[in-house]
Amino acid sequence: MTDPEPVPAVTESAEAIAAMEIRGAATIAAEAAEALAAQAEAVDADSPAAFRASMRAAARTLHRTRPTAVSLPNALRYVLQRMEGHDVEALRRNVVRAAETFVDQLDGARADLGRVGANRLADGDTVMTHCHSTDALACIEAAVDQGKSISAIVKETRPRNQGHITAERLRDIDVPVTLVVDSAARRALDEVDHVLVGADSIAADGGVINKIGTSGLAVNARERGVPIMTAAQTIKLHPETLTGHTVEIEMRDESEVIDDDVRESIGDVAVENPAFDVTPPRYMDAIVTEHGQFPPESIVTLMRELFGEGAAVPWAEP
Ligand code: RI2
Repeated sequence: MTDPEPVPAVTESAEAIAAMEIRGAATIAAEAAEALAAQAEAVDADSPAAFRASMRAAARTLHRTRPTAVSLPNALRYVLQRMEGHDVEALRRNVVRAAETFVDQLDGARADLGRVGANRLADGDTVMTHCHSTDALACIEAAVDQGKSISAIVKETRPRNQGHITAERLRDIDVPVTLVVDSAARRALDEVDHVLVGADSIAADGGVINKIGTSGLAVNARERGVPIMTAAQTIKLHPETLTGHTVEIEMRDESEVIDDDVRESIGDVAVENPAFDVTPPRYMDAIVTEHGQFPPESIVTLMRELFGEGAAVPWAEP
């Protein structure tokens, strides 16, 4: 059976997420929840069963967009598990309410984890960042709010140079920024007190899946004796890894790495563009969440508390 067509707002959100016009694990989660609310508000369903089927189909459209960031399926899970009611109007209301609550909780969680991460930073610290993470930035923002003077060494983070976004956001809060190319990171670590990264997914064994280059940075930080933390709200915890599944690493378009003209001038080369890598727990000092900080190896206890023994898939056909 083919899926019912989602309302235009869902298709537009899915396209924007896939094209990375909307990006960052938490931002993607908020967009997905709001898209489900838009589906609930606009869908023309003549029965509760038709309404539920249209919501599941919309969720599947959103789910297909980016495979690695678990915040997206966690957002879908949160909203669809609260899709309750005996008639279409009640279902509609409950979906919209759940999406609103989910987005509010995201904002609250970011602020809470920011304060925890900030406690790890000292006045005068220099922090190295990788890519652009709103959760990681929240830690620096909270440290600045606590009156600490923080400066940053920002890796540009090829291939999409998302470090530029981080640099801009840090300048907005008057944090002095030094931008470096990725290959200068090990040298620059001599000047760094803390490495601070985000996460797209956290596995049950404490492995951190984040933007490509994080694992190399973590190994270098460990070798240099520089502490490294991951700032990740609990929507980044990957419940399927509780039952032995691995996290799929998204492979993106080769044109992000090299443009066609340059490639042609080099000659016949293969190009690979994995968007993420896995940092083993032994190279990460702490995972900072809205529930406090955890040694990576103990994150599984929090995962069990929040998700039980495994992951529900409420967007699947019954
Ligand atoms: P927040 C991003 O992925 C980066 O890898 C970043 O560390 C992570 O999401 C978390 O971002 P992408 O969407 O949720 O840029 O902390 O591929 O904003």
